Amino acid sequence: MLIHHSIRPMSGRLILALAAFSSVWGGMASADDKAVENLLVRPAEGYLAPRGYVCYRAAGAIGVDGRLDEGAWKSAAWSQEFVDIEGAVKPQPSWKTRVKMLWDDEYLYIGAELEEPNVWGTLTRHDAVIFQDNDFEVFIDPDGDGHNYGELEINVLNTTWDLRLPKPYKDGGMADDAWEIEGLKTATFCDGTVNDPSDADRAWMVEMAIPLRSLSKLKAKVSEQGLIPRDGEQWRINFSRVEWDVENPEGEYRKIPGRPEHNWVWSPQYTVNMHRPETWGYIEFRNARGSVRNARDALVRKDPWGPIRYQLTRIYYAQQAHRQQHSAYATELTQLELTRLEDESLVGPIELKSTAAGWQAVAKVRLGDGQETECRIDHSSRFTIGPD
Ligand SMILES: [Ca+2]
Ligand SMILES: [Ca+2]
Ligand SMILES: [Ca+2]
Ligand SMILES: [Ca+2]
Repeated sequence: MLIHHSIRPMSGRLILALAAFSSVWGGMASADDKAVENLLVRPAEGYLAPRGYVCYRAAGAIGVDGRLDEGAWKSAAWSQEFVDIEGAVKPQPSWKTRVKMLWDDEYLYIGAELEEPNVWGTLTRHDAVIFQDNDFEVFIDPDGDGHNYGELEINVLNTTWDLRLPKPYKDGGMADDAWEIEGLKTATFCDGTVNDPSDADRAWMVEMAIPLRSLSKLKAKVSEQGLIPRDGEQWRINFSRVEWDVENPEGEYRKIPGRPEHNWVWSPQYTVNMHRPETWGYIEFRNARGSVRNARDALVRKDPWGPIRYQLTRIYYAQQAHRQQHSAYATELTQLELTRLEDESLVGPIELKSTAAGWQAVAKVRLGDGQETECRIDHSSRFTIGPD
């Protein structure tokens, strides 16, 4: 069974969690599927720009109580509805999910609405594996290099799991559960009844205030003004909702045995794995205060690095496949047999260089402003812009 939670984890705790679910999780097939999946670039058909959201300054105070009824929230636009994690090849989710974002000098605010006729939750211990319940998840990579990113999961009981990944699991990253988002405020609200199957609920809501200073560890370079984003600054972010099929034979919810979870996300990952930060969406911070009029029409700036990063990412996955097949990375790009390894921004061919730790692929790029800049990806999927 191919489920992203069998792909992403490998902290000791997660292995225990998987063992506990072994009847559900399908044995060896998932390990094989995982190994193969880790060798494939996504999306397979070529670069597709991830989703984006323009995040305005909050026009007024936000009280974190799980209700998005403040004036500031009312003036913020809803995101597009979530889709299946694999994108349009899969059916639309059964229940709608959408988010809003706002910010001020102290916090990034996230509000979410999860339609749900059966609201339930069991976990109450902080840093437990929250996706064993239905949950809402935030993934955030402020500098967009695909390493050193944060994850925050929450269930309807307002139980949270915050963790930091120094690099993705597929690159040998180990989850740092001890990482705590200091000063984090979260609340949930149920429009219905929790753990009571006798009625049909409408939705549950999540409201979060994430202190910007708490994210400093996720940014290699902190600007002069600290972590306060510049006007127009973009971070990589994605949201995921894990949904289990449940039954209630004795008046209590329980997961239907043998059913994998659904994974519904904001920006599609094109594979059942959230731990591919290159396909996460964009949040673009704007200094203007939000108003419904501008928020509804706002478009994020196109990431000029998106298409070339995709080409470098193809090299990364082809290198993983080459190592799998030949027990070594390729030393020449031609060995990878990649066709159409090109982009209009490229100045000359992409270079593959061996390094002490592995390899890196370097692209010299000329963007709209006429300046030439290098960008690179390495064997651990880290993407950086500028000289090495
Ligand atoms: Ca509120
Ligand atoms: Ca990062
Ligand atoms: Ca933690
Ligand atoms: Ca209920």
